[in-house]
Amino acid sequence: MAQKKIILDTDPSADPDDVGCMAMLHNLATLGECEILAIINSTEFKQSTLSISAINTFYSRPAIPIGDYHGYAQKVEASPNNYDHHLARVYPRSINSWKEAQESVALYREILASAEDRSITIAIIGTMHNFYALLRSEEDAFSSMDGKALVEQKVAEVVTMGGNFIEGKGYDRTNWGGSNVLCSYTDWSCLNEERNRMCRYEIDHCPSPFIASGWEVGCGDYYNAQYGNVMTGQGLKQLDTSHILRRSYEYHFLTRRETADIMRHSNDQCALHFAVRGEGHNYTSHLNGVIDLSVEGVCTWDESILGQQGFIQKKRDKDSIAAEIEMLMMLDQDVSDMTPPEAIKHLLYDAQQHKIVWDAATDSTIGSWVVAYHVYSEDRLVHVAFGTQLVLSDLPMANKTYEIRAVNAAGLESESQSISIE
Ligand SMILES: [Ca+2]
Ligand SMILES: [Ca+2]
Repeated sequence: MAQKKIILDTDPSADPDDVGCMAMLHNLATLGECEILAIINSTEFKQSTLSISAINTFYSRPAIPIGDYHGYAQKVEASPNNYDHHLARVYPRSINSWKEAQESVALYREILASAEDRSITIAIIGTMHNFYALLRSEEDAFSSMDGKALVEQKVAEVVTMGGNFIEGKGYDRTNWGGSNVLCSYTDWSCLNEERNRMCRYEIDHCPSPFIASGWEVGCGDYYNAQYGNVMTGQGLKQLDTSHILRRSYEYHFLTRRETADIMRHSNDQCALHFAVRGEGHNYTSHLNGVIDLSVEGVCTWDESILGQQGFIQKKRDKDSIAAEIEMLMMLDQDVSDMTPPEAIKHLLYDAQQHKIVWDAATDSTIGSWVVAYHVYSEDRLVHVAFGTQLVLSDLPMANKTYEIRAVNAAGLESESQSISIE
């Protein structure tokens, strides 16, 4: 199975399927099926990024870069009824405040700028804020390309949880800006004009393949039972009561009803499952057509027009997919990497661009990889780079000698390589 390089764009707060998805992502990484380049939050809640940090720390990968959408008018406190609030309060983590997370567009751009062409899979299981801002971003110190050009060159595929492709046409809900037609059975605010506008822009402008795992894949029962709810969570009762995944699910239900039944739909997990493993024996994909999302939230699929968009459907029965997903959520093999990565090579000063550049370092441990580079000057950590370049104009002091160490997901540093600039 080819190893995917994944950036997960998530909205952990009101629904624990995001935690189920992050647990599954960590376990797939442990199996060597993917590397997690970053996890990026799209919510306005201060605790969401902290909960991501708690999850990464729980899975012994505290150094994975965390991004955060900073475009909201203000960041607000999460509801104490939501698990992100709880995880931030109870579990150890590597960042102390949402302010320590990287601004999402800058993080996306820094990672993409140093990536090999068409090497990255972006899995969006939250709202579309970050990817919208990325597509609209301008040239910066990391890359002379604008957001669309950078995505076109570096991103192999965007897989998103959203839309509704029942019989090729349906009303969307939640992530893509939904429709109030589907809100009659719930008090959720499905129709959201801002999300709808952003998602329509992304569908129309994404220059890389854009594949949707529609609402009916992971969660078909609410509106039309014949499409099958992929329900997971009850198996988590076998985990220790303090396990972060079990705690997230139980906390979610404790604040809403009771905790005997902690089954939840698997919308986010189905999208990631496909993003990492592809069709496999679980999904069928319809590719090379065009999706249209209307202002009213009607989602239409047209395969008579050649395009780069597509959607997936379940190929197996819902319970078989649910069993596989729940197994991946709970795999929990030991992931702690005790050996540092290799040192970087070919460190060079690019005088024209006023940058230091190097070749990507690797870690030979299965389930581990290099996530960042620590830059030291006079024995002090002065910068963390998320790609293979150091933009010197970003640094506060004009020091002359820099030492650079690769950092793996476990947070272990390689030996230093140093460079002096005259
Ligand atoms: Ca989600
Ligand atoms: Ca290692």
